Amino acid sequence: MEKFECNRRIFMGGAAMLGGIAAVRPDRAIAHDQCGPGPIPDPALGSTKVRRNIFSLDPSGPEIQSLRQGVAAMKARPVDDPTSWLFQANIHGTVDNPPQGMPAELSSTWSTCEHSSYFFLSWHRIYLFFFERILRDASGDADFALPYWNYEIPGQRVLPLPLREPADTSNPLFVSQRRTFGPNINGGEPVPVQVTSSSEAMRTTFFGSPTVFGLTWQLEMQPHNVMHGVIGGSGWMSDPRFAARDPVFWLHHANIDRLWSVWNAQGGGREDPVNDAIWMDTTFAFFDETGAKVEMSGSDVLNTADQLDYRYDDEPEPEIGLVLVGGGDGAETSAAGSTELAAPATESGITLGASPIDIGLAAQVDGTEAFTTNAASPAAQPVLLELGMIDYAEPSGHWYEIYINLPEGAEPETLSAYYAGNASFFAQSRTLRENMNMKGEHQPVRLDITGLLNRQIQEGLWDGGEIVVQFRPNGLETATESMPVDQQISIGSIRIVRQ
Ligand SMILES: [Cu+2]
Repeated sequence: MEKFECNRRIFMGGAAMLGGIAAVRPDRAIAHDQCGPGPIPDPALGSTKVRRNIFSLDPSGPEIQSLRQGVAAMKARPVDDPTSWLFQANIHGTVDNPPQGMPAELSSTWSTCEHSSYFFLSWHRIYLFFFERILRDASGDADFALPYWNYEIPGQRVLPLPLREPADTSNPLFVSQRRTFGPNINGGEPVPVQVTSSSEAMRTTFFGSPTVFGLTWQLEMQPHNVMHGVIGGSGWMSDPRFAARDPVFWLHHANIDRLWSVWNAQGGGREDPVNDAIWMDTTFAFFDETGAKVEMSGSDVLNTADQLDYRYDDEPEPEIGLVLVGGGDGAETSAAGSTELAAPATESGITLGASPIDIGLAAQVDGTEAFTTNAASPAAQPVLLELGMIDYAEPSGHWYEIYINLPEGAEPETLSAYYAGNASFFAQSRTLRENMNMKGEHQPVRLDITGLLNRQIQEGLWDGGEIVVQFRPNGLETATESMPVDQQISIGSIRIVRQ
């Protein structure tokens, strides 16, 4: 264990020790000069790479050239090659059968993405890290780093130009399977500002746990899920079985990964779950640029510059996006288990389609007190809208604006005291998860509504009793009011809980 005497860890050391699973070439491992004797540093991997905002790169400059070249080279490889484009996408999700003769050691990594899961952030960070190494190798550019798309910056809400022009197969970054209406993504129409905001996630101070709401859950919902839907429409990005085939997937996830780092950098008690051995030590399997199987866990990816040799171009100065009114106050939570505050009078699910839907939840406690947060208490527990047992047959890219206690006849405004946020159900369908044999764990969807209820109570907009939750469809791909039955979303359980 002498490798760990230094305070920086050599991550490959951990992988290589896992009972013969990892066959990592020692000369490929990353070593840090502070560490004693260890693997020989690879000159191509020894220096910190910088992941840049793609809008800061010249569309015809060398970085985009490398990106195109790397993607094209990966696409030319056969699916049974773990460094191929399709194999890498299949790790996220697929319904394809592995080709005959493909070893189970390879196919067992397909459809292993973690969504609605405590491992959402760490799993995707590791996924991107090895994908980036493969892409760098394939690009032939030793300095290559994955760019990211920061759709939160005004003026950058359109799909980056290199991904949509030229709009044909000569461009390895172009795919036609993107939303064509509301907005037309390949046509360069901007995505709605409300679906890009990470401010709710940044405000949260608790990372989250399998049962307790926090950063990971909020970031997964928005911007992650809603951006998947708004880019994909009825194409690839809104479907976990195809999403990673679209090059924009990797730029979107680089941004989500960056937001995790931005959140950490804000301080104020924000901390990864370093005391949770399960989060820290649960390993996930991927492949490196040599095709060797490698494993990493949360403890290997806590600090990207130190452990993974990359950073974002805006670190250490994080930028925080547009602040929306409503939603949570980022109360820190420590206790597991939750108390039900409101539930439907009769236990029945709802189905969301192309028209707004109201559901009344009967308060299970008297008065408004139980719904407010005691700001003086450091363990103040958030009030959450919890949506469980979600199912749909076909993915589609629309999302729902959620309003609480919106008075009849009032205009649904996203800057009002009634707007709780957006919900989008990427990778939440039970049918789809079964269909692709998805291996990751799964939790209900949650939205922090503590701040919203506090404001309504203070402003006299709600005085206890029934709470009406309204779901308003947005981002539909047709102008009609109808939606195919297989795209409608059934929610088996809906309730309000205090964590
Ligand atoms: Cu994703």
